[in-house]
Amino acid sequence: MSTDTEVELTDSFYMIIESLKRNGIQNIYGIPGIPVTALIRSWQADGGKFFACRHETNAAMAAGVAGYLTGVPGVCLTTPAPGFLNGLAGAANATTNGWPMILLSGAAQRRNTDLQQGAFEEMDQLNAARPHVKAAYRINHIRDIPIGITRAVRTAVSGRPGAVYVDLSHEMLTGTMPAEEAEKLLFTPVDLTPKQLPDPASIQRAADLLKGAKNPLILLGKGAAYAKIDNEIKALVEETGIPFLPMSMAKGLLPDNHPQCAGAVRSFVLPGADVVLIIGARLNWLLGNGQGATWGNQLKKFIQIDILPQEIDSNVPIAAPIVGDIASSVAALRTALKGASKAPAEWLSAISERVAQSREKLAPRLQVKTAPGMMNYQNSLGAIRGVLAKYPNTTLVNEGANALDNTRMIVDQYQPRRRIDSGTWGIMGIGMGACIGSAVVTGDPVVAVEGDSAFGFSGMDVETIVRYNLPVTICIMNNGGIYKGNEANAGGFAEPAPTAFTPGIRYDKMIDAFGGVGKNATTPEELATMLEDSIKSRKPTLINIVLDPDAGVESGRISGLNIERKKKK
Ligand code: FYN
Ligand code: ADP
Ligand code: MG
Repeated sequence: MSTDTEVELTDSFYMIIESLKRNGIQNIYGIPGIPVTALIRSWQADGGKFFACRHETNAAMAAGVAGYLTGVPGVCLTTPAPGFLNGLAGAANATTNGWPMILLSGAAQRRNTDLQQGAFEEMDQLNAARPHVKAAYRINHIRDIPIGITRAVRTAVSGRPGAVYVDLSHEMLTGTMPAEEAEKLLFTPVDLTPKQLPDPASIQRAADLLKGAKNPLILLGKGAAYAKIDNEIKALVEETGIPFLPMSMAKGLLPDNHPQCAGAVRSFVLPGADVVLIIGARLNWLLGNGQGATWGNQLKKFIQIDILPQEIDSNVPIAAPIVGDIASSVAALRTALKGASKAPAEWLSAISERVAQSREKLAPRLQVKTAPGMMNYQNSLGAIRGVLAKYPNTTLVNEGANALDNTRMIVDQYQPRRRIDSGTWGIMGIGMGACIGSAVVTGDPVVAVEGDSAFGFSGMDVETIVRYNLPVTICIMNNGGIYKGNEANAGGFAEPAPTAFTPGIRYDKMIDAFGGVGKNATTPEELATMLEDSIKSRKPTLINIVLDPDAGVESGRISGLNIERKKKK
């Protein structure tokens, strides 16, 4: 209690909590431990939501996905050294994908750390983080907290979004200051994501190019989904009559069954297009780096809308760059294209015809009968596809090799930002974190379609899903291994092949142990019923989908990236 002579003090916890709140942060994902446990308790006591995970990478993945879905940075809070390093994997993934996220970590005493004297969990975290994030900051003094936190938020959301690391130094965390002065330092930032208007000349150049195109194509990436201008993108597509191809996470920005969607004829439209308008996608490995067979071995006339100037010409020359935010750029382009004639009808009808053929070819494969316990990717996903079509507001989380590729191809998306997957890196380990992040921020059902191997990277956080009673259904495509489950040791030895797991694993018993609902599906009919029941019940559920161990192909659809042995001994 203060007397007339004593000055009332406040502490760094108060300043951190207040600063986060004033920057719009409502949720933190992480794991308590020295020195941040009391900070987390204080955050909760103040009404903040904390999602305590079982592994920091999953907490950081949850934060990254939350950032992507909301545009407000997802926040992950970790303990020092290994806890921080686990979180850094998720921060690096957020940076790579262009998702706003903040990794906060407690740190050991700087005095000892800088002299390498062996403090508890000593590590030079600031420098370890730096190459993997947009920026790494350290807050050394309680007075710097409001500016430090806002700086992190602004950096995470501005330009191309990404992760920011904030080192919560021991010295700062133990700080106090006069309460009255502290109040004067706290502030709410103004206009966190200002418009970045494109140059009108760049818009005109792009419009002229599009008007002269014979076979134009719009390529939509997850940057376009992130921009949240769904109606404007739809209007651009429909006003111009140009077919569109979504990147995997842009599926659903416009429904996959839209008459202009060319998703089912990717290898026809990429080589066939002459002018390609890229909105929020990068010409990286997922697009053959803009060249080669993917594009019919021709350099296309690319129009690229991106907020990051140096993305332009990163792989191949861009004929008409538009540097600006997608909202402003699409609006300007629509204005410039007013009154222009629609894309040539022959191009669109050639596409529609082929789309119909592709879909007709796929349909019977989704209905094939197999013996119980011997499902394949097509018929199991056929069942999942049918159920998800009835619940279009479900977020689909998807990772694996065959589980990823087949789901992307078979399961249609109908709403924007309802697909979260292995992303730009093509990684395993996003699964349970992505389920937690998307369930928390959307409040809608989440269905994860997971390869059995992919699931292993985040599996323990099923317990977190149960503990917070999140409406998540985890479908394990269980073929007993990586790519396939029936590989033998190449040397003929007794040890299992590197790709093979214990045969007949019952992943459903894992969630039983945690108090959730476990199911074992041996036929597509069983699977469909179990999945629909689970979505309707909103109860944390895991469905073990028993596939033929021979189902699957090595490396899925990207086997060309694998390296075969050049010379046998
Ligand atoms: C797509 N297709 C369809 C449909 N949708 N056919 C019928 N009906 C529907 N609805 C067709 C599409 O035209 C393609 O055939 C094929 O199905 C696959 O479609 P997709 O997925 O769009 O195309 P593709 O070639 O696989 O895409 C390339 C890619 C993608 C690199 C963008 O593979 C990708 O995102 N890969 C990520 C892989 C990854 O991250 N793996 C994790 C590591 S695995 P064609 O037109 O005949 O080509 C570690 O081993
Ligand atoms: P995909 O994997 O779907 O191809 P990428 O993540 O590779 O998508 O690309 C997204 C691109 O979108 C990035 O180059 C990023 O800079 C850009 N981007 C993200 N948000 C915006 C925005 N609001 N305005 C303009 N460009 C954006
Ligand atoms: Mg498998």
